[in-house]
This record gives sequence, C-alpha cells and structure tokens, in this order.
Amino acid sequence: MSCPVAGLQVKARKGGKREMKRREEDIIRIENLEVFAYHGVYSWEREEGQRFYINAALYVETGKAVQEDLLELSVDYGAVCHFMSRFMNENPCNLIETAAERLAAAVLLAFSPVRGITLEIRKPDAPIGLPFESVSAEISRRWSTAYLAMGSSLGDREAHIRNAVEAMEEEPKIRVKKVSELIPTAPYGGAAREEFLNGAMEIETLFTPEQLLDCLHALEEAAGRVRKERWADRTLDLDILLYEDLILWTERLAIPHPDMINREFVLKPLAQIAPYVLHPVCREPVRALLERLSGR
Ligand code: A4P
Ligand code: MG
Repeated sequence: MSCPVAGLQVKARKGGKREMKRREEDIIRIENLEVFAYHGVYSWEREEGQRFYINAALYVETGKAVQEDLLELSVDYGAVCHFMSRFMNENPCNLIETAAERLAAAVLLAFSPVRGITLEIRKPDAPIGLPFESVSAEISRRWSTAYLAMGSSLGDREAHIRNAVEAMEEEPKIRVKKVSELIPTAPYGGAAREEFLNGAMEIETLFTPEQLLDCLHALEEAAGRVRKERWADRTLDLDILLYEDLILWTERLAIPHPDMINREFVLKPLAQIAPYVLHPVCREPVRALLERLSGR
C-alpha cells in the first residue's frame, strides 16, 4: 500500500514547535500568584522558605460551560490557585524545574477540564548575589490522545489483554477512553504460528511517547512475555499506533507504527473506535485506510 512516508516526514520534522492549545480549547490565565514555598538547594531555603510567583495558562474546553454559563462545567480558577499554593508549599524540590513539572502534573490530574497547562515558576529572591529581577522555569504539559494495538497468541489470550487494560485503568497518568472488540486473526509475518486475538484502544495520557513505551513494556513483562524472535508468538504485545499527530522515528520508537497501514488486524479494531482519525503521514482517515487495504 502506498503512502508518501518519506516526503512528509521531512516536512514534519522541520515544522518546529507543536502548538499547545487545541482548536476547541480556550485559555484561562493566572498571573503572578504569590505563594510561599521551600524550594532550593540550600538548607536555609529548605528551612526558612521564600516567595515564588506562578504564571499559568490553563487550556480548557469551555464550550459547554460558556453556553450554559455554569462553573461546574468549566474550571474554578480560585480552586486552582488555592491548590497550586498548597501544593507548592507542601512539596519542596531542589530545582524550580522539578517543582514546575510536579505542579503541572498535579493540576492536570486534579482538574479534569484542564487539558493542558503552560506553567512558569518565578523565584525573585533566588540566592544569586547579583542584582536581578527574577529567575524562572517554564514548562508545557498536556493530556495527549494515543491509540494502541493489543495482541496475544499464547496462553489465556483474552485474560492477558483484559489484565493490561485494567492495569492501564489503574495508572493515574492514563485514562482509558475506548476499547475495541477483540477479534481472532491469522498469524502475520511468517514467524508466528498460533491464532492471535487483536484489539485497539484509545487512551489519554500524561506520559511522553517514550514513557508510554516503558509502561507498555512493563505490562508485557507482567504478562510473562519472552522476547526471542521478532514477530514470533507472544502472550502480550502492546504497540503505540498513533500519538496525537506526532511523527517520530528514533532508534527505539516509530510513530505512527510503520506497518499499521498494511495490517488488517490493526486497522479493523482501530476503525471500530476511531474511524475518522487521520493518519498524520498518509493524511487519510483510518476507515479509508482499512477500506483500501481490504480492497473495497
Ligand atoms: N518500537 C518501535 N516503534 C514502536 C511502536 N510504535 N510501538 C520498538 C511499540 N514498540 C515500538 O518490539 C520491538 C521494538 O520495537 C520495541 O522494543 C520498541 O523499542 P517488540 O514488541 O519487542 O517485538 P515485536 O513485537 O516482535 O516486533 P514488532 O516490530 O513490534 O512486531 P509487531 O509489529 O508487534 O508484530 N499477527 C497477527 N495476526 N496479529 C498480531 O498482533 N503481531 C506480530 C508482531 C506478528 N504477527 C501478528 C501480530
Ligand atoms: Mg511490538
């Protein structure tokens, strides 16, 4: 099946910084919230504490809240401010970068309407010994949508897959949104001999693609997977198919999964839960890719 992979990859790599805010999101800004906290590498910073300032842009889907003018459907910025003040005060870190990373994750976990956050922590009294206005760290984090393929051809295949889904449901940094049916499929690729059960799932995650891969490998290991031969039979295989519209090719990770467009056992369950999602390289929806592959 043809797909202009190489050309588009070059273009996407040159594309630069990814936009944090999504089309359907609005921004709620919190500016210069003063908090008292104990971040720093010196013991006196840990003991006496000092003031910090927080600037935050919260990316929130406010559509319904705005239409109905209801606070319950949006995010209570007052509650976010109190939460950030308390969290900063109670979770001392050596580095303001670490403090920013932990605070961003905490806000994203505690306030579900907040889909993403750009957060700056300023430290105006940092011990520098020269006149300066402020030093700060800024980070951006968000919930990202990813699609995963699940496969099993050894042991209690359904239990291996169900256990992995349940484990993901218990992981705070993953929200399972949709799970397809599991379909029996003939082994593909030459090395596997047994019939597979295959499925797909949609998740939202705070993990980066690399962290997500680590998490999937841990789940494969928990299912007793032994890696001997590529494409061989296995108790559990979890692959990242798509991660937002990211195009990535490193030694460890290729996204979109390079062979997904050639595999009916991937596209069929994926089309069940995400028929209109665009493949970022082919620029075609999953359903069209499946129809083309199965010759319809
Ligand atoms: N890796 C790179 N990109 C990814 C990604 N997007 N998702 C790297 C997951 N891993 C990715 O994978 C080898 C390495 O690929 C990983 O360590 C990771 O760094 P692996 O899971 O250890 O080995 P594998 O699964 O044998 O290799 P591969 O290439 O992932 O094989 P596939 O694509 O998973 O195919 N027939 C049917 N009917 N149903 C199946 O599910 N699966 C396979 C395996 C063969 N035949 C099948 C099925
Ligand atoms: Mg794999």
